[in-house]
Amino acid sequence: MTINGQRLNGIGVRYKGNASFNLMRGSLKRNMKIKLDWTNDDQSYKSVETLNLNAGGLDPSKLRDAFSYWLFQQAGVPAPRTTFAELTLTIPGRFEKETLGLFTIVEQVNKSFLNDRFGSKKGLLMKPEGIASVEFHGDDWRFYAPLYRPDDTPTAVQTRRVMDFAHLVNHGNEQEFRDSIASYFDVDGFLRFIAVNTLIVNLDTLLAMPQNYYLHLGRDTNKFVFFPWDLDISFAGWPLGGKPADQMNLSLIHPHSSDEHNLIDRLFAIEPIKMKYDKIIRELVDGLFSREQLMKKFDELEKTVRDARKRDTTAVKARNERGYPAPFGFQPPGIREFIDKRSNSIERQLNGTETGYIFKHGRPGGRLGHLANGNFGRGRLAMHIMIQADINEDQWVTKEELHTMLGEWFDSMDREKAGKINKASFIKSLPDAFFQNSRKPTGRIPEPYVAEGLFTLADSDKDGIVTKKDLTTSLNRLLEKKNPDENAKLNQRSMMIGIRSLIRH
Ligand SMILES: [Ca+2]
Ligand SMILES: [Ca+2]
Repeated sequence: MTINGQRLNGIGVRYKGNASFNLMRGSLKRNMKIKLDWTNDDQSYKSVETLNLNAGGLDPSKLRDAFSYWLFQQAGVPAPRTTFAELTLTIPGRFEKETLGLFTIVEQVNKSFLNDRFGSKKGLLMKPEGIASVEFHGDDWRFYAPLYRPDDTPTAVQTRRVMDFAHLVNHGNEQEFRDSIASYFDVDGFLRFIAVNTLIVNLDTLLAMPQNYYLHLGRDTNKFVFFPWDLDISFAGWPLGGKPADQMNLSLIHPHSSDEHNLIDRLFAIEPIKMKYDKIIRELVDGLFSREQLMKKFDELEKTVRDARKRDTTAVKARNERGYPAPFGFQPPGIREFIDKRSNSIERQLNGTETGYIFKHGRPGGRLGHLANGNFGRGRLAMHIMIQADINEDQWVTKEELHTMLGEWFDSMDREKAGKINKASFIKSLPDAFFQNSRKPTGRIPEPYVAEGLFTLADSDKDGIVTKKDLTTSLNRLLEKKNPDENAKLNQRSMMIGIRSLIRH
């Protein structure tokens, strides 16, 4: 690879992204991650080791990432730096300096980033998925790891801190919440993070999806900081967020999708904090986010990329690629249109003539809802089985591991040591099996259809009674269907699919 004339050898390249990657199938230009230090630990470009190259496949303007990250930074929220790159690709015999097009390079969130923004690379960095409001999942870290997704193995003190924060936000009483919330995180910083997401209508974050943000526990401060990631469908560009006209009218005081977002709702219920949020919105709208300033910055950005974007479009056409894939027929607003309509909506909301749009998911939590708190469906059952059964942590559950776990579940549920459980007590005591010796989350754990489904599987002779052997062998079909062989085993995917086929909703 050559960057501005500097030749770099032995680099690592991979594609990245989920929806943005899949939707761009058939295109030569896709999101990539490049590691300059792949084979040579000391190799870097101006001390940057990793480059995130965002293709902007879901963003016809190609400026959503750069503009949004810049706005977060200006508003005082830690955010990656960006720059632009025009890439050509040479594969001997296939492509000779083929124009891939315009990319946004986004700074990697790594130790250098943490050191630069927080003055220390120590601490616990997490990139949650399926976590909107610091959901509490009991006192067992194993149930947090797949959802909070730490980038390193946390210490016991760090995991305790996360679980206590989650407990306070979701289960602390009013007094506890008021008294100690500020000791867990920088309230002002969080309000700014929410305010900017709201002003730029970025719903593909903890406001709705919930994913694409970082949660960092500083070592010295012992406080949590939220900061953004992946902003290519901000500016009302999320295809699942409703009509662009509605998204551009997003409510300033209820920007989150769920009926309840404990963290935001409980903060806003505290009068001085709500006033602070209103003040931050006012200040931003009068300054950085004024129509004039936004237009001025956007003009500047657009001038920088205009010619490269033209070459990009021309190259896409020449290769007969489809360009913006228009998922579900969605067309994101242009940024100038956004600035105009969003400013109007904000003005009307601030003078009380408009209440604003509240996005609602078709089902609680949306696509990641099966992971969310208070919605313990088949997905969560599969996740619990995977986590609790996989004793040797090889990401596979064998028949022996499955039987051992189900046996232990029975023992923890059969408090009286009667050797059998009827349906009512099975449903009542199932949470004890998931959360042994720990504080349980509230909500329906699991949802009734899941507990009933599992009981029905175990009670194969339909006499309303389940023994230890019944429960132990209740999920055998998961393995038998796949392979009659004793060595059959399940991974996360086959577990999920199998549980879905055995327990019907
Ligand atoms: Ca295993
Ligand atoms: Ca039975």
